[in-house]
Amino acid sequence: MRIDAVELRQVTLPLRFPFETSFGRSEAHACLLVRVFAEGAEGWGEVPAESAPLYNEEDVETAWHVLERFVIPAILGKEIAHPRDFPPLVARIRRHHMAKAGVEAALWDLYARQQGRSLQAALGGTQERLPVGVSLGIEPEVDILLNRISGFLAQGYRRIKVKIKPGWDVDVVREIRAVFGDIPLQVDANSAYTPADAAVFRALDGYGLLLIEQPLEEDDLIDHAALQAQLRTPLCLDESIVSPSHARKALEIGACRVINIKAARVGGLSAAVAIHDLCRARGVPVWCGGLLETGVGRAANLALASLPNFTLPGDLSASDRYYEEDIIDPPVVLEADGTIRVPTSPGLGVTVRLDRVEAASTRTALFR
Ligand code: SMG
Ligand code: MG
Repeated sequence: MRIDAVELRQVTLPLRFPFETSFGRSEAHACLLVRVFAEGAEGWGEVPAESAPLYNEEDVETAWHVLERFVIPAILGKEIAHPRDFPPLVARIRRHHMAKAGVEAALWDLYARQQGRSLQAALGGTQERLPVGVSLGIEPEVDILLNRISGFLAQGYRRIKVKIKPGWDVDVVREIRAVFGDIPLQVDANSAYTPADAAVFRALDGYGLLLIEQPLEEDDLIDHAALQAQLRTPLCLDESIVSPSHARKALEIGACRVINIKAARVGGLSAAVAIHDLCRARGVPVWCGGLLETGVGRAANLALASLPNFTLPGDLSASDRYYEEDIIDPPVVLEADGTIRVPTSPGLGVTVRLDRVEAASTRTALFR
């Protein structure tokens, strides 16, 4: 594929409900959409970087800058035979994983479309329907959270994840267990704790959680290993795992027993598949995380999560979990049995609604 042009758009979509994590409250999803043109075909990818560098070090402005100045120039006019040939072209640019991952996703979509295959097939995915979970933010009161959990369970979601932070942890989990009994439940701290908080996790250890996600700092594999040794509940790393090499090291020192895979965090779908393969070889389960993606990123997540070692329900909710109106047709929907069907049409398997993308765009540029 000879890359003729790349369109970048900054898009903001309002959330149906505010989403609060240990690092802040969000009322809209800000991302970049990448559209790559080659030989009369096109492919789409999403950079789910948000408007501030709080989940990781990137935001939509830094991603735009790095894409415009460094990543897009590295591919314009180039012949790229396969999406796996893209990471080496941008390897000398340090980090900026979300920015790179958005372009790689667009190349995968383009490549799969040109071959008349689904992205799922191109990536090696095998599962047709995925049991999915939903991630719930911190609320002003526990009753509000309990109500929301009840609503999502009624829709059929197969597991609940709740965000925790100091002061919103053990008591909240105790109440959830008291009301909903033995539902599949997990928690995510987004690094809000320190090793001095080990007692909180020993208390949580008594509640039969599926896993405890990213309790400590991103760069703190050693302390995660020390904490894991005190717990029966598997620790799951999210922010800490930014590459296949981080995944290998974390598993080798026992820093976690499960990994949350997000292509955006690890620099692209190729790296995400590599982490999947490494975990599969070691018998370590993985699941697909989310970054509140629009349908463009969501469809790619579904294709990725259909690989065989994605054995735990992902943060792969339906479009209407966050958005009144998604920017793809058809939207992602939850089946009554709590599963989502993986798209099977060529590429992402969905149609990007240009009218809605246009309406949500705050900045657009075409590079050729
Ligand atoms: O896409 O449903 C989703 C969001 C899932 O909780 C989620 N993501 O740390 O796993 C995580 C968070 C990161 C985003 S917080 C704004
Ligand atoms: Mg997380």
